[in-house]
Amino acid sequence: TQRKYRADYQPPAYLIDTVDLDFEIRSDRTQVRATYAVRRNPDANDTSQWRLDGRDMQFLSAAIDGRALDTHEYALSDNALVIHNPPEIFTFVVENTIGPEQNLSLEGFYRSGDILCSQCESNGFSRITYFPDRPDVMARYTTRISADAHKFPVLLANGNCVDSGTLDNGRHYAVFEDPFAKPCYLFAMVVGDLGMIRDSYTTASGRKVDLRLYTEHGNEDQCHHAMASLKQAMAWDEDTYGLEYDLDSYVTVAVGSFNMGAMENKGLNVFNTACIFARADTATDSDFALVRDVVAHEYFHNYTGNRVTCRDWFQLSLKEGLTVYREHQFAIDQGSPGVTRIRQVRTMREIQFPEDGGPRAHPVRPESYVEMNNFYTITVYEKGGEVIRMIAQMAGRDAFIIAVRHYLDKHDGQAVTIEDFVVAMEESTGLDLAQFRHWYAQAGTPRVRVATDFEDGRLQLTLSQHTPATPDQNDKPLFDIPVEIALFDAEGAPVREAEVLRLNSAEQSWTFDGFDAEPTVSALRGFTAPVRLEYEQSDEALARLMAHDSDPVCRWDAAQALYLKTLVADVSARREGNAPVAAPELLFEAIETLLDNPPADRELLAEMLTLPSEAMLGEQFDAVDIFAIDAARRELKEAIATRFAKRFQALADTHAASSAYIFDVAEAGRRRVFAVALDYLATIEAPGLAARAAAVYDGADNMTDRMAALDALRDLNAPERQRVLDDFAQTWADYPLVMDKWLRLQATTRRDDSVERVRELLADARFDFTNPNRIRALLGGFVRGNRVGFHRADGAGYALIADEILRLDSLNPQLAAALAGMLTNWARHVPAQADGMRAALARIAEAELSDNTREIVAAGLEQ
Ligand code: DPP
Ligand code: ZN
Repeated sequence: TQRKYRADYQPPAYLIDTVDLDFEIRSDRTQVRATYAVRRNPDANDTSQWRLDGRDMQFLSAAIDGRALDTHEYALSDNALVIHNPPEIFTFVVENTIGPEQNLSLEGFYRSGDILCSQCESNGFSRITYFPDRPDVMARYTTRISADAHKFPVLLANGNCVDSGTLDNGRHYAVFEDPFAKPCYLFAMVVGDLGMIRDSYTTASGRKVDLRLYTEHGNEDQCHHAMASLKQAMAWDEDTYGLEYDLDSYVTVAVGSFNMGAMENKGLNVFNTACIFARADTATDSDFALVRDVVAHEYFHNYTGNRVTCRDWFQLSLKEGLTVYREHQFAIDQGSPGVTRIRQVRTMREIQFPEDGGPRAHPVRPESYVEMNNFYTITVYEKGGEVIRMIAQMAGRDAFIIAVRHYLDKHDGQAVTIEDFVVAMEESTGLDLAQFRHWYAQAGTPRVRVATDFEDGRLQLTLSQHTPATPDQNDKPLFDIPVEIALFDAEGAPVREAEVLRLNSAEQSWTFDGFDAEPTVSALRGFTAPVRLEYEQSDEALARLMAHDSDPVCRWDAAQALYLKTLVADVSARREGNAPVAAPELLFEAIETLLDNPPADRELLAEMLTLPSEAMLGEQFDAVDIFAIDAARRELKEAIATRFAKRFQALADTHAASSAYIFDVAEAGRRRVFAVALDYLATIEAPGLAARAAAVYDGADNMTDRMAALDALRDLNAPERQRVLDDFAQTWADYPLVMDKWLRLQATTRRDDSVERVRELLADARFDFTNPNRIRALLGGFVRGNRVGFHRADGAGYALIADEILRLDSLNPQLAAALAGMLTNWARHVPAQADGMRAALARIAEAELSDNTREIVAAGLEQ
């Protein structure tokens, strides 16, 4: 298919005011009859044709103003229905059938278990009926659904139910009206035999909103945390942005087969069960946080996304970047503020930076795409969120919130562009964002170099910037970069308040004076900009920041930098065939200081004790050597565990569970520290560790501690390992999401035969190849969580992934493409690994592929 370019945007030829949909769901096919009130768009350039998209459906008939069209009045192809010379204003009726039962793509109208549900973003509506499948065609929808009453007792669509009743032959129907005009990607319908939990929320102005959460029967008791989170999010958006919910009901449906995390359809969210289910004994603290944040994210879309939407898909970050930012702020307000931010920073550095430095690098607002579903990326989402965060910082929180309100008022009910958003920000805040706009248009991670000079009590701080070339963008302009700094003295006391420096030329200097001794610089506090900082600080300065920095992000980062220095030196030595480099004594002293004076926030302590990930370590090298990285990281971990074995025993003792599970900051922090301590002890197979972990597994009242025990046992040869794994599989056999943890755990086990074990599990009855959560757990877990297995020297890991991508592609191209993306960064690896990954990509390229996978594989091979 064709590549689409942002620059080619044309307004729609015809606008649609109302959409009337009638779905007759039958066991073989679903009959669709769609009626549109259409009028010519005064702003259109060419109105001689009207294009309606439509794929994978059976066309039956089309009529204008009650007159059936002759075949010469339209052209029908595999993906469109084109009407020749339509009148200026008319009523259009199109009839078609679809087969949700056979639709395995998880797009359009499809089956998940016994539920039939829809997923339209980005272009799934054109798998339901013929329609201009673009977000700038907004209409008011009425939806009538009729189905077998026994098989599908619950019928749902967007908006208010205005009519319902029984029909002949055991059938029934319901009619829904959505009062808000919306783009078709926000259309939703669900039918099924569903259980439900119900609650209500009274808005600030006193309107009572009916809250319902549906799921397959038997899962209701896993939904209460999601419901509580929804109410938290509703209150937060009122308190923070003054935004109140705008319909009488807010309905959520959790389905087991879903490609994304969730979908913000107006008034009728459809969620992956993985982002709804959370019960103490089935979900970890991370799962609880994920559910809370995704529920909030989708809720926040009601304004930033639904009330004001995107003109075209190149503008995706208009709604996603802003909503991710809102979600991030919400999460910071609910959890540990420091560690929540640290996790956001880690995601940027470990996942977004590699994307931005690889063959698939693209701007937050991409210039072109083949398959839009490939652009729901970490760059559009998370970097887009960081770009918004920079605007909020520059404006100040209150002014930013006023500006968002201005944007929402100005464009309410419209489909707009990122440029419209930036203009609204400028109008309201008075900021000049001319240079700042490069953040939207340019790919790549800017590098900011920090240099200092101290003389006569005066510190000169010089910041310079440089951004490496990315595909199709060779000469990078200068970015407008906010860099927050603070200064500390030798005892770690602040000697200069935090301040935001704005780096907007190639190099700039600032002087600070009045010091007796050279102060320590804390830079990029809170990660004020999505840049890579290049700053060679001494071990002593890092140890000082690690002990005293008042910004948790910088405090953690100083610890990370200290670990990284040792690890990078060691990896380099191994690469050159030299003797391994041992950690300096200062590193152990810094850890000891940390253990002696831990931060009050337990989660922060846990994060600071955690070594930089393999991904983070890989980012330090031009040519990544998985095995050298793995060896260096393991040995440092062993050295730390050996040195502090007693301290970790004590930490595990003092942080063991002592009361019933509750999900809050203090308890989650305690559990994190417990898990980290156990992990260190497992690294050196400390005496009694296996028995202790098994006892924790047996006695825990919650999944977080149970997983800590399983993780500790994961790589051991102790008999306890198999015993608890088997017990786990038996206990949770009827809980597919919990079994995902079991799959993932085995996929990430460091054993020589992990590839073979993954192959075995692929054939296991407990695995289901048609379910994305299972695939993400087993194959995603393997690639991301078992680098040593994936990069195994004989290429068996690459072969495994290539085989499965080829098998998956005809079924679920979106997911196949996402897996293929994991092979595309081959050029960043040392030759042996790079060759293997590239060969796997080349083998995939030989097959007949979906557009999704083809686009990714081509980008991967082109470099
Ligand atoms: N459902 C996805 C999200 O909320 C796409 N809109 O980000
Ligand atoms: Zn979103």
